[in-house]
Amino acid sequence: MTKNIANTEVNTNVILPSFDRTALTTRIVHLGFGAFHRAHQALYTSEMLEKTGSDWGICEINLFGGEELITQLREQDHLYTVAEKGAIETTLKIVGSIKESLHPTFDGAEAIIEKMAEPQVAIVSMTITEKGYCADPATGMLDKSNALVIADLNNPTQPKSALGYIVQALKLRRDRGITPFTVMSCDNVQENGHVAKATILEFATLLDAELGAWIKDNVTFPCTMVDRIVPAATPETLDEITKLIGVEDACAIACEPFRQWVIEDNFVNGRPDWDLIGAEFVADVVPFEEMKLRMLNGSHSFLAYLGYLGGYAHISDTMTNESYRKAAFDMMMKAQAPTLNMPEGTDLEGYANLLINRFTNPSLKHQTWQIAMDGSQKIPQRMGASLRFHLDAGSDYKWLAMGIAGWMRYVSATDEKGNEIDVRDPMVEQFKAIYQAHGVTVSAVKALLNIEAIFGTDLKDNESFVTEVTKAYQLIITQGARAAVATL
Ligand code: NAI
Ligand code: CS2
Repeated sequence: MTKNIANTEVNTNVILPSFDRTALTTRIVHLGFGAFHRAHQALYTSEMLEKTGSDWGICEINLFGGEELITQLREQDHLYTVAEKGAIETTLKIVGSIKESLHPTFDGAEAIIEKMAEPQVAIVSMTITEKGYCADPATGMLDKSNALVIADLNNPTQPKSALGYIVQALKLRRDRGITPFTVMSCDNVQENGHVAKATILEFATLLDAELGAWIKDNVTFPCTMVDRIVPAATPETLDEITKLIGVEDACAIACEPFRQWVIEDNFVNGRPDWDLIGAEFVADVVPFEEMKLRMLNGSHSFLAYLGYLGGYAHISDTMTNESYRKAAFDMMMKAQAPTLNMPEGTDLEGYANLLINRFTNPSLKHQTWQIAMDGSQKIPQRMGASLRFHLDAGSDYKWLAMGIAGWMRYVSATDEKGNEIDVRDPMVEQFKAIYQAHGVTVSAVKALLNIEAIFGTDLKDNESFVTEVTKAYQLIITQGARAAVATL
């Protein structure tokens, strides 16, 4: 057995779990053992266990890729390190909340469905990225033309999508007379619980109307607002963590010190006391989700596209340019904050200042390229609703127009020096076809605006918006992203 954190002593600067891990049972099945979950829900759960000594263990599942990570996790007795990196100090914590793990490649779909159907499982949670919901990004409803949806409707006992797994497991629970589980989305999707509910119900109903009705009456889908900046792990971060803890840890992950979790208190089969370690259970999460998605994620996407084009590899690099910094703050305060409807006493300016500080953290190498991924799924919820708000109100939205124009220029797949951009997006083929027909010219703007899944049916005909976004695009292609941002 290789030396790892399960069988070798780590340095004394590391905070270790001291609760009895053998008492854990799988009560949460999590879909999406990616970077974020490791540094957020799994850590919250570990710290909750430290306080309560309860039995809420997690079974980790990756439905797409991540085989190596699951193999490694098993070799490490499901233990790994989270490095919380501030501008100056790093705190190292070992997460102990994971009981077991499964992967369809090694274990098969049936084992996963059976695990989710076990009577003690009370929650199925998800960090499966925006595209994992198989929803139309503009409407949040099931995209029936999605290849995974089509495959799973044809072969429901061997599902591929998260929706297919959840529906099949709920069917078994219903047939066996077992209480259902709560479905808890932890993705950056506006009204994530409502989108999960809409897509799952529609999928289930297409399969079997009675099952759809049973899920509707018996399952809950709380919305959650999740926040912590967790860049993908790199060989450099892993090396750095190895040096700090004194042992190799292939599942280690670095993140910022800040974290936040606001959860709608609507669980059908019990829940852990995550509030004991700082999570907030509230009746309505939607205002918090909107605040975070528009102010944090909206400006993140703005910085990702215009930052990448301007030659900045990381978000913290964009913050060294005064015009990007100012544009990000104005995007938050002038374009996004006015669209929000927050509980009394919410300090949005304080929030914006905190976000700028978080983006500036030089220890966090958060790549603009990473955030730029899957823009077709992100743009509608990060910028679409705010844009429509300003179009209705007749107020200024130039930051949103510039952000969208930056995205349009980015998906041309060629940067300002003529180098290829590795554009990752479920709609990449559509972007390719548009740019093959139009080249990097303003005529590409109209063609991109015609994509209804991103812009709906209204925006392409809105004269003010078309003019504003075309103007921003023209500026970017003639003067470059840095100069374009400076005009804001
Ligand atoms: P990651 O790339 O490390 O992991 C992605 C995970 O999604 C993997 O476990 C993969 O198996 C799964 N996945 C991918 N496509 C899927 C599909 N079609 N169906 C089911 N599962 C699928 O990404 P990371 O950083 O873990 O982020 C995942 C999501 O978490 C984000 O998309 C976002 O919604 C949310 N999030 C991420 C934050 C971050 O800073 N990384 C912070 C807040 C939320
Ligand atoms: C980012 C988010 O990758 C992205 O699109 O905007 O993952 C962001 O880091 C988180 O939402 C922060 O909580």
